[in-house]
Amino acid sequence: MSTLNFTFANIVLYTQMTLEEINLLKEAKKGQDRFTHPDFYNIDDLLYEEHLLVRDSVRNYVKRELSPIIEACAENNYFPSHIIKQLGEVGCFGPQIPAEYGGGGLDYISYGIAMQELERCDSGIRSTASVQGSLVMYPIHKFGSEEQKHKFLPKLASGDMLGCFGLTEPDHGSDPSGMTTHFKEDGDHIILNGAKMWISNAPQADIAVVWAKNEEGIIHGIIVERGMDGFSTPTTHGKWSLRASITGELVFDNVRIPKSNILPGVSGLKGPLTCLNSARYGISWGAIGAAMDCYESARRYAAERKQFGKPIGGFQLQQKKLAEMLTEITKAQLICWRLGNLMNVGKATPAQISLAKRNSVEMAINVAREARQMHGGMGITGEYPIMRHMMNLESVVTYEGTHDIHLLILGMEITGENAFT
Ligand code: TGC
Ligand code: FAD
Repeated sequence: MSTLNFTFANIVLYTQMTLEEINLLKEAKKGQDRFTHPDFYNIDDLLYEEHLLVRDSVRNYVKRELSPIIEACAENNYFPSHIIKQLGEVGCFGPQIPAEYGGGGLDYISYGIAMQELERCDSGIRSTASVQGSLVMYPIHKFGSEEQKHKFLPKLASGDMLGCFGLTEPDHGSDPSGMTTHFKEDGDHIILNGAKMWISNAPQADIAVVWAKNEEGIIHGIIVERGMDGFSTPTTHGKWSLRASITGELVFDNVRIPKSNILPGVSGLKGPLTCLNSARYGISWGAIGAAMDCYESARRYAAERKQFGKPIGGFQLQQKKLAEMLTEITKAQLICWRLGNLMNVGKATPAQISLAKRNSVEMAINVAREARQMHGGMGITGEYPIMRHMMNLESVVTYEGTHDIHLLILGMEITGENAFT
């Protein structure tokens, strides 16, 4: 690590990150991101030109704007909100949403690749984008009125607006059907009460897509807008994971909301779970990005680091680690490519998505752990991305359905028996 890097790390460690400091970091670390992706089975040959264009443009953006600052953001628990507009400009918000509403009009492979490139940088950055695209834009597009679509989607796509998705509650995580957040009718308005917890983007979100029960106990999606009386979004502190992403609560204290903010196209738990299919699919690609970054870092380190008079990559034990990482990454790449094609023709089942999310995230955690060991002591420092990815992936394995919940979804698909309850 150069002295210059230490200097900049110290600046951001004890002070707020200002735009000026961010620009200094970008200048100091310009061109240092040397990432190239592993493609052992020539999967690039299966991709169309538009997929490669998406990949290159997101990758170039990441290298230029994000890689130089991400370690400092995570270290400082700082959400770089200036990137919201940039992510919109580069097309990371809702690439799969039709262009007439401001989305990219692209297919699900393009969406997956964009998430992969973002998570290659950091799971928290991918979180911001996948919540916006799959959990806010997707439900408004799929279940919203024309008025809602025209009012919100273009601004969400461009990054002029940030959204969040409120399903989880303090007492209902894996079992969202038990939610207690509720609303009652009041003329042409509803009155919303309750609270959501662990909500990505919440403290800075302009709108929240919130799932709540009506007086008959039926779940509906409601667009809650910042500034509505009784609506607050306190920040969640003390995270050792996803530190470059912002998480919070949604608190509703008699919030009066026009009925026109209810999503008219769906009722019941299948509403939020349908959105989760899209987001979980994106994560299955995203986690591969984190694994690729760890693998590439370990591969380079093994070539550069010498012990006992030769590069550590020349020892069989280190080769075994690299060979197994590459094998698992390649298997996950093929699963996601196939799943993307099923998504494109509307044939992907929730259980297939569970398999991919579960497999990719576990694979990425294992790759990160092995890569960490290969870096020796250096692996615990912010000089390499490994420890940050490892800590991030501990959230990714939990949110959007825990590892065990996805196993139970698969178990039910295989046996026909419900082991949840
Ligand atoms: P169950 O009785 O099985 O189903 C209720 C209704 O939903 C339908 N359904 C689905 N529909 C679409 N897609 C799916 N994946 C679906 N799964 C179920 C089902 O057919 C039924 O429809 P209907 O018409 O008969 O009413 O529901 P259950 O209460 O037994 O729960 C099933 C279970 C446990 C699998 C589900 O609740 C679940 O997936 N739990 C995990 C919760 C979860 O994933 N939460 C995520 C919160 S959001 C988040 O974490 C964002 S992090 C974002 C980031 O930062 O990147
Ligand atoms: P619990 O449901 O209490 O689970 C605890 C443990 O019990 C887990 O290991 C689980 O697998 C296990 N378990 C539960 N039920 C069973 C069962 N039937 N059989 C066997 N084991 C079981 N939610 C949102 O709505 N929006 C967001 O934007 C969002 N962002 C998040 C961001 C972060 C950083 C994190 C950490 C979470 C986020 N979540 C979000 C919440 C996330 O979806 C939940 O944490 C997750 O669904 C698990 O719920 P829980 O934490 O309440 O755990």
